[in-house]
Amino acid sequence: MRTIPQTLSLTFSIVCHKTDIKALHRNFHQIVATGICRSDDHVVSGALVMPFPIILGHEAAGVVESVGQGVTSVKPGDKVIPLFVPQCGECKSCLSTKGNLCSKTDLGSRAGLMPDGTTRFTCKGKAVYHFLGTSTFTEYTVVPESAVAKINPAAPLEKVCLIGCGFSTGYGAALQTAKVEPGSTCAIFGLGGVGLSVVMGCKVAGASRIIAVDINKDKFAKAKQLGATDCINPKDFNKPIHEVLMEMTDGGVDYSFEVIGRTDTMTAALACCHSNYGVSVIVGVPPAAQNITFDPMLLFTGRSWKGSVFGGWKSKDAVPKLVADYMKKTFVLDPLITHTLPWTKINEGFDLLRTGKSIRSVLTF
Ligand code: PAD
Ligand code: ZN
Ligand code: ZN
Repeated sequence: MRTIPQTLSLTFSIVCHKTDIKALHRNFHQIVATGICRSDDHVVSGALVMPFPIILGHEAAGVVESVGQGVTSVKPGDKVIPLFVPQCGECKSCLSTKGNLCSKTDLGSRAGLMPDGTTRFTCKGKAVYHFLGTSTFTEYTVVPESAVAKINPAAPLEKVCLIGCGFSTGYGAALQTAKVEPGSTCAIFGLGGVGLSVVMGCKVAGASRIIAVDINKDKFAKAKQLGATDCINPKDFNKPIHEVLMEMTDGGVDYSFEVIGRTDTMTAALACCHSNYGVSVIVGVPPAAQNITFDPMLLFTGRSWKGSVFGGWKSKDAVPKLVADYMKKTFVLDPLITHTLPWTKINEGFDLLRTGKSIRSVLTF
């Protein structure tokens, strides 16, 4: 079992394990970074149910400190990004060309444990759970080999950590899940780090109209900077937002994305799609214990409803390529990073997210 260091030192590494052997704790000092995503906060609020106590954090970049027996794809010293959706390469989803949600993903009834059913963290002798197989709000973490991708050693870890979740999730929702086409009309509900990455994906795909929707108008300037053609605030209208969008787009959008995590906006996003061919993608994490009641006529008349986890990317294959694309300046990450804080200011980072003042806060160790 692994013990959480009781005092924080300014180091962070990733220990990879294929088999259940004890990790050696060595001081391999590397500066690394982890972003704060709304999904971390969903666990704190209870919207995403996980076992406690737990080490949150899943959007990070780090350096391999040591590897367990049989690990071949990374070695100590490699720069890596942990993968909250792993790619085991063996399960039905991994073997299918269609999806990316590996059956080893740390969700569901066995959430909080390594694939072998153990937890590698303890605190004062008690078990502490893993989060999404990654747990990055810590100096050292342990991940299965299928949940870590080796990246270009020249990549700036305090930027590319966003490829571990927010950026890839939004960008892939547009490019991989929706497969937005040139000339199409898109609506994005929610302009956090993930929603703004959807905006970027729609723009790269050649969408001609990108309508950004948020109740916080402070998010509009950045949405426009990243490609939004229109920005609307549901609070400015005295009719439902899906009706506003349908009027704006002569009957509805080609693609809509819910990037908030609310059932009412999930339904509104479906309803604002054009009949016959409109596609709505749920990216926001559905709140626990809530169901949706909706008019099935919306689907009967040809709209499709999809979901997207980690942007549909097969993670271990895609993440090194996304990092390479970032290094080639195919896309930017800087506009998403509004705050870079020392790890000790993690609570400030959460406050900035909750008060709508940040896009992404990156914590550095
Ligand atoms: P965020 O909190 O930074 O952004 C959410 C945005 O939604 C904010 O700008 C809010 O102002 C806005 N908003 C809130 N309520 C409304 C409303 N009623 N109408 C319009 N806008 C509203 O979050 P984020 O960008 O980090 O994450 C967004 C969601 O995506 C969240 O649910 C998160 O858990 C989920 C997520 N999913 C995946 C995945 O793989 N599917 C990955 C990462 C995050
Ligand atoms: Zn996330
Ligand atoms: Zn798999």
